Amino acid sequence: MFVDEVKVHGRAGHGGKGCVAFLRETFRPKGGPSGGNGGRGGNVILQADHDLNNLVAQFYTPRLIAEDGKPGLGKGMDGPAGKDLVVKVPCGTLVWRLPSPPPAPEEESGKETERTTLLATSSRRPVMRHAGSERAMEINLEADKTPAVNDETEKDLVADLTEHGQQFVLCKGGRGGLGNRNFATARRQTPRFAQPGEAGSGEGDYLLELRIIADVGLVGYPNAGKSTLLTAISQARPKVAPYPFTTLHPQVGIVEFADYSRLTVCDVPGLIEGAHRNVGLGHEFLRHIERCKLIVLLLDMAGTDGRNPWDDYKQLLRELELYDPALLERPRMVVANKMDEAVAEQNLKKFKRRIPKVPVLTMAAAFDEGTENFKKILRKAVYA
Ligand SMILES: Nc1nc2c(ncn2[C@@H]2O[C@H](COP(=O)(O)OP(=O)(O)OP(=O)(O)O)[C@@H](O)[C@H]2O)c(=O)[nH]1
Ligand SMILES: [Mg+2]
Repeated sequence: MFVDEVKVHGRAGHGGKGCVAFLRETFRPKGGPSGGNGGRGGNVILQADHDLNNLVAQFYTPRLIAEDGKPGLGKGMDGPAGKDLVVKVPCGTLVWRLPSPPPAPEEESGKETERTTLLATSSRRPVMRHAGSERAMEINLEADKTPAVNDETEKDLVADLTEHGQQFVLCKGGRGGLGNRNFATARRQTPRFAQPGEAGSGEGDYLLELRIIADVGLVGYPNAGKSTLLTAISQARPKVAPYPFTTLHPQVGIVEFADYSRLTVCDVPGLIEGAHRNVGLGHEFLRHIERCKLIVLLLDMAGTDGRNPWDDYKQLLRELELYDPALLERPRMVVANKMDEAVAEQNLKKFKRRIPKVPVLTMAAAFDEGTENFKKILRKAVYA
């Protein structure tokens, strides 16, 4: 399963409470206050890890709760701190803080219960219960008007974990309370109190969103040959098949060169007309090419399934623009695939006549024709 967006709940550990104790030892019957401090609560820490490629672990364990600090002990012993919870996420994870849901109308319903109970005790007429249920209905209707938690405008970006090993403290553990030995003074030699531990900070709902970080993004209609191309230039082995939407989630391949330099290429599912209206697989997966330095528009120049390469090209640009107009500003390359097919040459001529100024790279990915040249051009474009 591939998960690139997941809502989690984070809560740091509570600090342990301070201890109230007095030392009693042989020959020291009044050894003075000796309560130790409570331990610090554990933090919830997110850590980027390049061995992960999606957020499936957080999908199954969305409650990220760190350990509480232990209370202080007698003889001046401090309680141990709660263990930090280190959660590994893939590189390219954005962390959004979601608004906390508005508190349930407890006061209202509390008052109502009180009133109903009072009424019920004074006279046990069924009409009272009826009045209560009507009121409850009113409250429910109000609760429905509350804004959706996932509302785009309300979420707040708090971190972007891009580098392997980068950490972000999502929720900070609470401080442990001080034990009573900290409160002894010359005039108050037997303090019989200690501090309670503090609650951790940052508790709440968060949205983790993965936006893959790759150098090159492959965009095209289904069946254009994106996965075939990725297979030809890298060690990645995405599924290749002659039916649309073979690729259902993004795949990253690493292209290696003779001098050991490398670049990453991301193959995303096919994009079709109306993707912005959620046609096909929608266009949400375009978030994974948002961070690419170069966008490769891969066209099926053979026009398989009665398609027209020029229409495909225009439609792809339109869908990119509808997703995010900034994507059109990104350097891009037009690649004509399936040039081994008979009609491809003719289609290419027509296509070039329409956009004479845009260079079009030709290839037949399935037969490894033109793929070496493509790799060289990629490298030049990315490292330029
Ligand atoms: N003749 C010919 N067929 C090709 C070429 N490249 C890919 N194909 C075929 O086109 C079909 C689709 O290829 P894929 O690589 O799965 O296409 P895709 O763009 O990844 O498709 P989706 O994952 O569905 O978006 C397969 O049957 C490939 O064998 C090519 O250069 N020439
Ligand atoms: Mg594919």
